Amino acid sequence: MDLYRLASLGKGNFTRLLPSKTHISSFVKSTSVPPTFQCMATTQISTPSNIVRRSANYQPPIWHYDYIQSLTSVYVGGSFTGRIDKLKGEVRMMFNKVVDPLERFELIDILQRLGISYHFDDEIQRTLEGIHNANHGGEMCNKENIYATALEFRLLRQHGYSVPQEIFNSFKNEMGNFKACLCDDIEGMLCLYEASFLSVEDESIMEEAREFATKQLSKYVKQSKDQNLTARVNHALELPLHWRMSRLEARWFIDVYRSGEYMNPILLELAELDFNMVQAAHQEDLKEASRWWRSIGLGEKLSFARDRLMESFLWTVGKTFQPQFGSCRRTLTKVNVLITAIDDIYDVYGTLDELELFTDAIERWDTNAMDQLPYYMKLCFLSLHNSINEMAFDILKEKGFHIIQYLRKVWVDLLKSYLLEAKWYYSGYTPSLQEYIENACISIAAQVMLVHVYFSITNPITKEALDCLEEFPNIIRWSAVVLRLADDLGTSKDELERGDVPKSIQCYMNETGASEEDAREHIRSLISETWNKMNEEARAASSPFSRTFIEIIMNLARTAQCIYLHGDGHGVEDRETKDNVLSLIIHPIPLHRDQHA
Ligand code: LA6
Ligand code: MN
Ligand code: MN
Ligand code: MN
Ligand code: MN
Repeated sequence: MDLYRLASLGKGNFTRLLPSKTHISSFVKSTSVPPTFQCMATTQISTPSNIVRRSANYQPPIWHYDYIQSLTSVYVGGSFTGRIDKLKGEVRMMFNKVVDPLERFELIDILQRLGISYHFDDEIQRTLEGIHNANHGGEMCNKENIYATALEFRLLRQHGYSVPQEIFNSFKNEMGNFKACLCDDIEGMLCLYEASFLSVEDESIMEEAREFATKQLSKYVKQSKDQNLTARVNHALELPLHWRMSRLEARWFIDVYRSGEYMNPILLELAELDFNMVQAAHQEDLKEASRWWRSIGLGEKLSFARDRLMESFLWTVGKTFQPQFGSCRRTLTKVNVLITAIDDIYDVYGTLDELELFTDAIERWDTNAMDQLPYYMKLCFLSLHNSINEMAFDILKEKGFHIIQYLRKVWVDLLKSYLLEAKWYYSGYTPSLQEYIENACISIAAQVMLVHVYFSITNPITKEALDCLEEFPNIIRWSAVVLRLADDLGTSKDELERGDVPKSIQCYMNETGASEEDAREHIRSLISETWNKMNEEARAASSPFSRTFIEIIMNLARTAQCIYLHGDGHGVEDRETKDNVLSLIIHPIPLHRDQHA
């Protein structure tokens, strides 16, 4: 369908090319004509009385403004930072004291899982580099032990060192299968399982390792011998470490670690205290974003749209939690909450005529274009226009760089991809999976979010990185694809019910005749393949992007996999997302000290 390809590239005038209704029916797969189809034919825009609009029945937010503003934490101030510094000093001494390579890896792994490794970036880097150099890049410290080998492999790859998959060959028998005697080592299997997610494309040993370990672990949880280990195995089988949102993982692991056999009180205290102090910083970010959201008032004015300030903030914590990135979280919350509301305009509320006008107005970036818009779109136009200009102003002021053209470009690309989906919807068109993904990796807004992140965290901004960013680089594309597919797995059921374009699952079903369950399985396997590609890009030596930015790009995919794990965790607030909000943002970890006081 050249017509659609043209439009998806944003180069053609789709409206002119839109075939007549009869012509459409020759390639339409779904023949049901939505009630609002009639609006397409009318050129008048101010005829609200005869417009039938869809409704998504989104619930009003459960997190009210006054509640958010009332959040306070005791975990601020000098006495806590003093204690943290002291504990950090003790951990640094551990790095000096521990000489056994396996124990060093375990220390690094625990620091990462507890969410405090960011305090020890230098120590970790030095340790891994030392070990990697001593091993001449290929050898492992402990070739006999699958647990030690897998842990070393995972940590080295995670930190950008190249380690060949062939190191796992020594655990295979003459037939080329993993040795049966490994099965009893459940810690080893768990470690192998987690390591296998650091794979890149075409690594068959890694695939076998994942399959083998998954099988053993699934068997183990049915016997359920050791409570702590069973909990850890179930958690891993649900979602591997490499795909998890790090703050949620830290909150979960702190509890597991506390009750575990090898708990070190220094690490535990540091982790708990640091978590609570980071949370206090997050609360301030959230409060500021919430004041901004209330002042522009879109939440109330666009009563048909999701008003999801809290969830929009939660995504930003998933992308970057460290205290020094507060201004990035504040900016990104604004971006997310605007994306969410505007997505509903395109998917649910707006008529096709209105959507064309809005897209055009944003493309012109000109307040003169507002006159033609209906009132709700005027509000939306001006709040987006002003917010983006204001963000650009801050960058101009602080970094001396004029970025409005870059921001406009990503927003226009987003709205054009929304518009194309709306056209598909009104014409009843079902694209192939490939054609769908080409557009849907734009309409998931990853590029918009990440371009905002780039400007927010980068100083100095470089021409090289900007050129790369403009071309929708692969690493962002793969993150966008994971985000899109995870979103489709979690949201497409409701979307289809209220009237929306076929999403990846339905496109695949339509294309291949697969059942819904098989299609979902296929989408899950695509997520896995896309991670292989992302891993490959992340370890590429020559990227104009900082390590921090690359991590955030991958964190976006991770956050999506956590938010959509049990359904629409972004639109529906009162289930798992609520628990996540409570444990990450609202409730501090109860400390023993508090109980004694
Ligand atoms: C999800 O909603 C949504 F609003 C996104 C744009 C996902 C990215 C997350 C943000 C902004 P929906 P659609 C924090 O499932 O219509 O409606 O693209 O997105 O499937
Ligand atoms: Mn609302
Ligand atoms: Mn939507
Ligand atoms: Mn949409
Ligand atoms: Mn969706």
